[in-house]
Amino acid sequence: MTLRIPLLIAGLLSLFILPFHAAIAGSHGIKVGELEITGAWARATPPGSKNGGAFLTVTNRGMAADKLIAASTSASKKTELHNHINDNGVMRMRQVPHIDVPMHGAAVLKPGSYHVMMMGLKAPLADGSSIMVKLTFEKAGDVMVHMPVKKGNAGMMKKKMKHSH
Ligand SMILES: [Cu+2]
Repeated sequence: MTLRIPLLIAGLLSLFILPFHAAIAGSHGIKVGELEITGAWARATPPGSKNGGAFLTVTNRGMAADKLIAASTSASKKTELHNHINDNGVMRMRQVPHIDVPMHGAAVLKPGSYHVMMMGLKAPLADGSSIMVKLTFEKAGDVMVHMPVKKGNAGMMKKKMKHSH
């Protein structure tokens, strides 16, 4: 009896914990159809900043290409998919209609490249907090992604930008 009760409790706990982990992921992967989302995070913003960026990797284990076609979050008024382009040595952001997720490949959203752009933040993104972002894929559909807010490597970005001039 003394052994069975802790085992029963552990079993019951795992019933609650496992689905939670499957549905919400930070550093763990979150699966939607044949896609897996890993390494999601949003960059902390200074007070007064109205815009913020979020980053993640989408790995496609399926036999067909997919596309990230939209992102949305209650943290901002508007959310767009963006890319950085090198316009004669000046890094500029521009909106893109979608981000390709090739079959047996991955889409990498990272600083200085593709990103989720949150415009009109309702509050600054504080280091150590987190936001929920809904991603919409053309084939795999919708998925909610938990994104921890981190400071990121702003220093490295600055260095990179300087070198490109
Ligand atoms: Cu942007």
